[in-house]
Amino acid sequence: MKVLILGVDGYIGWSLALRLMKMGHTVSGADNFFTRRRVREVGSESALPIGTMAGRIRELESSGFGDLEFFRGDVSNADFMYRIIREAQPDAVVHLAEQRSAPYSMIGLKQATDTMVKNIVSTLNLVYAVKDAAPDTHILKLGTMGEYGTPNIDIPEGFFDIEYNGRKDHLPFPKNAGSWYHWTKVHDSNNLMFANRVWNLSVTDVMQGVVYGTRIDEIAETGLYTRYDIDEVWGTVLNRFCAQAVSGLPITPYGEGGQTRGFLPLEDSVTCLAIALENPPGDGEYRVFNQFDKAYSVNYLAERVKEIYEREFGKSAEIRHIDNPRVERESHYYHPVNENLKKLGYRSKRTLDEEILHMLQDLQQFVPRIRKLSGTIMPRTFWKAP
Ligand code: USQ
Repeated sequence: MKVLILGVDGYIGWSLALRLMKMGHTVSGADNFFTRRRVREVGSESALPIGTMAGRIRELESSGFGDLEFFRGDVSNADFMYRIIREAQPDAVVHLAEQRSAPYSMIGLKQATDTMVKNIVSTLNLVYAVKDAAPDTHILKLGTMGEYGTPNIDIPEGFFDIEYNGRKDHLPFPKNAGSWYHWTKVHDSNNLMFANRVWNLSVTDVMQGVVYGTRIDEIAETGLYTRYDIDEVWGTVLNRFCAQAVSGLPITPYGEGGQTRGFLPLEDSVTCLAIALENPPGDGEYRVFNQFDKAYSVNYLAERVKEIYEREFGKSAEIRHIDNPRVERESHYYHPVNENLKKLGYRSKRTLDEEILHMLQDLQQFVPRIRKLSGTIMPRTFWKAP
């Protein structure tokens, strides 16, 4: 299969490229290095060392993965999007090239606008380019579990049956996102549903939970690391907790720490995306996958990291609750359904504890590098003035 990965330089994009190439698929990728630039702006960098794209492509070849065709450019530019869809003529395109940080989108108006415009326009560009230049292409689009928010009822996969004033319908489940970033994904989902309805495009809209991990099998075998962010803007919670533990910094649940989300290891994320690619939707089908392994509270994750670090490394780790920089529920019901990927064969390969141990072991090799980034860890981005 020919797969075009938009955002191939990113945390998931690079890992997915490794996985698909290993599986024998022909992979091309696009990126404009937005994340690298913005991470540098907050004084940080990937905690795991990664090469330039040219260097990465050379290493892929020398490690036997083969050739990755790379397009440098911005997918919110329509000419660029049309050009790469025309040139790549992919069977599937995976759209991972959106601004992915909730805190970044909350820094101020400039960042909110940048996130809104670029994310939504990139998906519009994609549906138009596919309709005009490659209408049979499967669009696999990364949305987020955060589109749903934390409702006090169960969360289905995209749609639910509702009875109101004596009448029934099957409708999209209400969305209630928690940052400008998360709202862009809601708008994307609406736009994808509409593009599917009017043009019969085949779409998988993935509601993915928070991804964690330093490696997938291909990274463990080759050392071809993917980026791994730990600063307050670009790092996600469990990745940050593990980096905090190994570098002797306090582990920082925000507020009460009862916030609960769906989580999955990076290994599972690429496995699920590969499953979705190898089991495409029917012609003109729009389908939704809730993509996560299990739901955990932030407190539970902090405790697991502390316990495993202390047991395995014989040193102590401190959990320190800090004022929550976000506006979110800190204690709530959370019960999302995740059946669709399981029906296609998804089973998590490793337990949470096993994965945390791998993360701590991998990060342990880069403690001086992580300590240099310690000034970027504590929150400086607030949803509203503290
Ligand atoms: N949190 C802490 N301590 C920290 C960092 C975060 O308690 O040091 C808490 C946050 O307050 C939040 C939860 O952990 O309640 C998750 O935060 P996060 O930064 O790990 O994840 P989030 O901002 O939700 O976004 C991440 C990715 C995003 C993806 C999303 C999936 O950056 O691209 O869409 O996870 S989901 O959370 O399901 O929406």
